Amino acid sequence: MSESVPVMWMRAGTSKGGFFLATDLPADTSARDALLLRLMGSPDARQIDGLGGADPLTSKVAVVRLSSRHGIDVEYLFLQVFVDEATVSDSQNCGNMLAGVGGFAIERGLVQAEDGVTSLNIYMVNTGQSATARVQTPGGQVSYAGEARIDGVPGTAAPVLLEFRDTAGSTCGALFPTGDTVNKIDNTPVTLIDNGMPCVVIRAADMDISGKESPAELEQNTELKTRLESIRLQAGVLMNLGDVSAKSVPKMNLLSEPCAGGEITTRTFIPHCCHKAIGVLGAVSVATSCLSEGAIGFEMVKQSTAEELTFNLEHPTGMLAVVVRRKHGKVETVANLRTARKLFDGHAFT
Ligand code: NQM
Repeated sequence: MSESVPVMWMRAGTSKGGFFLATDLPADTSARDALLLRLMGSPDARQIDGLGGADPLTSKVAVVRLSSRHGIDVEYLFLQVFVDEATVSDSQNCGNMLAGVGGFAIERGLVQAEDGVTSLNIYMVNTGQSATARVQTPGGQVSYAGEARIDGVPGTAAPVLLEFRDTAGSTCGALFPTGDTVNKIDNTPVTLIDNGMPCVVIRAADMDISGKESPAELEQNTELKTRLESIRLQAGVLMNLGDVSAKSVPKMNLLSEPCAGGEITTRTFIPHCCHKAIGVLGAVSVATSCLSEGAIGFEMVKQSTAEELTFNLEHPTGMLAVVVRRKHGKVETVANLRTARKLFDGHAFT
């Protein structure tokens, strides 16, 4: 007889995946990873024998537990289940899946909801940092319906506001892990930055593309992909990430002039597929590059001295806005509006 495990499937931001209580998964990491690969149907490009959606953005897992840390409600571990490799990686965080964590924690009874809006302090295990999520809870129940709209997701849903603090150097130890705002790799100027997500930021023109191509077009550009991977592998070492050949970081971001009213246009490889939008913490890191004197993007963006500003990143399916608060010119806190939707709650079978 096959075994089953309780899981809630959610669309969270522009990603989708399984939300598990840590106590429902094997404590042993290799047993847990084997279970998750089996549930997602990996490795297989189509994930035909599992619940994964044959895309890194829909092959994601959130593991949630109650926290005993001071001032923290719950802990969230993000796991990327690779689609066509038998790999489950905790080497990155995910701001999109984070948007579902609050609702899931309330629904599972880990946190008591207030009448109206419930704020949860969430410890992000992957990076050792915390975020606050504000979840709509009219009458003390999680509400997924609402009028908030995010690009990359059709329709509207209840808003989930995410606030991040102290994201600098989340995984690499410093905002600019090499100590420089620009480095040269393969003769290409790059910014190596980590403000919540390790990212390589490059001018699209320096990679001989316009930066306005569709993800499908970019994915067919094998010369571009080869050049990006060469830069990525060298960047990984320079960013204190070691050998990143089997890791999903750093993310590769290509910048060009805005064309739809935003501050900058982005195309992001995560790291081998081209994102249909842009990741939340990836966007925070790219925005920070664009706001940091000397870094890639700074010269491409109209700069202001405002302490609080909304920075709009154009991506293939619209725009992602991050609200940035600065002190003495340095990015201190960042907020982003997401939505999430419960799709399924039940048991998945191995
Ligand atoms: O950067 C995709 C996503 C992400 C990550 C990725 C994310 C983030 O869109 O915080 O959300 O970069 O692998 O879910």
